[in-house]
Amino acid sequence: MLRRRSRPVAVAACAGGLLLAACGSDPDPYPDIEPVAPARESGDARSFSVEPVAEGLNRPTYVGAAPGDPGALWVLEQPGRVVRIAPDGGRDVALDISDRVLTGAEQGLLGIAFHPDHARNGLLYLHWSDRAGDTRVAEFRARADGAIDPEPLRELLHVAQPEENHNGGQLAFGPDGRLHIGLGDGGGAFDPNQTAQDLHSPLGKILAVDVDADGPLTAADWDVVLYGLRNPWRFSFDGALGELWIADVGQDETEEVNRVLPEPDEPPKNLGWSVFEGDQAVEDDHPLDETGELVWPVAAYDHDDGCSITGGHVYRGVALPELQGRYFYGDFCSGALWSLKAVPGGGAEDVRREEATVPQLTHIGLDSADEPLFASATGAIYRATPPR
Ligand SMILES: [Ca+2]
Repeated sequence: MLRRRSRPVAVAACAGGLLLAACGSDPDPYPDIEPVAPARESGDARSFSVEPVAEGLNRPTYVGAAPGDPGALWVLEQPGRVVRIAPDGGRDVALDISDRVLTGAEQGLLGIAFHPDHARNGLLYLHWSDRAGDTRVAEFRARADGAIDPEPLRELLHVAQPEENHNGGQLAFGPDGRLHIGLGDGGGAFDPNQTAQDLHSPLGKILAVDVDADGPLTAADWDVVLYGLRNPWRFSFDGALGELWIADVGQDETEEVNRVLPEPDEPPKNLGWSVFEGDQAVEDDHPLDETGELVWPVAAYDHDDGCSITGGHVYRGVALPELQGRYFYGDFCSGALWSLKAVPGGGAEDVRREEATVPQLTHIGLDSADEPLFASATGAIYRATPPR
């Protein structure tokens, strides 16, 4: 893989004035843009501990709860199974679509979302890589016996994927009732197809669709909510404030946390990639689409502390008072976990490294009481407990 370094924006490199002549030959392509530095780790914390609740799963990529099924955990296995773990620990395979799924480092069964009325209508949505490596999203229905009918009711999205990596993954319903998906830039390094700043491409975006509209849907039916994303593997909505928290996986330098208040009447906002990685300009000089407001990450870490961010949630549970109102997240490669304070009105501060770690962290979910769950590609599921 081609590895190139990003560099600071020219205006920053030229600070001090003595190098003005040299800088003049390398002009800043966006002199009016002043990056906002993200918050960085500033201390340690012990807001919670973790303990395993299940083991022996096959590369879980998701753990969470289904509406109307309190106490049960729903798990995705990357090769293509949906597993329900009952409150007593008993396991059932609710669905197995392994024969339709291509599994790789970033390919497989990647996301699930339950319809807001799932308890009444049984509807749920799955996101997977098909046998050609392309993105598929379809609607399924759970039967009365708990199994999921293997034949989807309809397809909602099919997107060709040029490379194996950067397929995004997350599915989630927003406070507006629409189903959201995060799609990466199509893969390769440094967005070679320049999709993320292309508002006509579904890649490098967070998209949303009204699933209550009838009939099969295509990519053209999905609205662009955010663009300028590299690989938004995991994002979540803070139900209390309606904000969207997006963890965008970085290239060689910066793993970033983004905080956005959706404004449906405004153009989609721009998270910067592949013109910026974090708050640093990328040297490739890809054009910036200036349709939407440019949003800078609120927090970041570099590759001394990890290599692939796994987004979490703003904590709104009750069992972990020290985590109340804080956004918590982690890194797949290092297993590190952090929490930060969401500054009222925007931004982040007080980024603290939690003592707890989860190896090969693929997903952070919530149980039916909004308490944290963690999925590890080792095959284990962990839950958060009060700090020991
Ligand atoms: Ca960004």
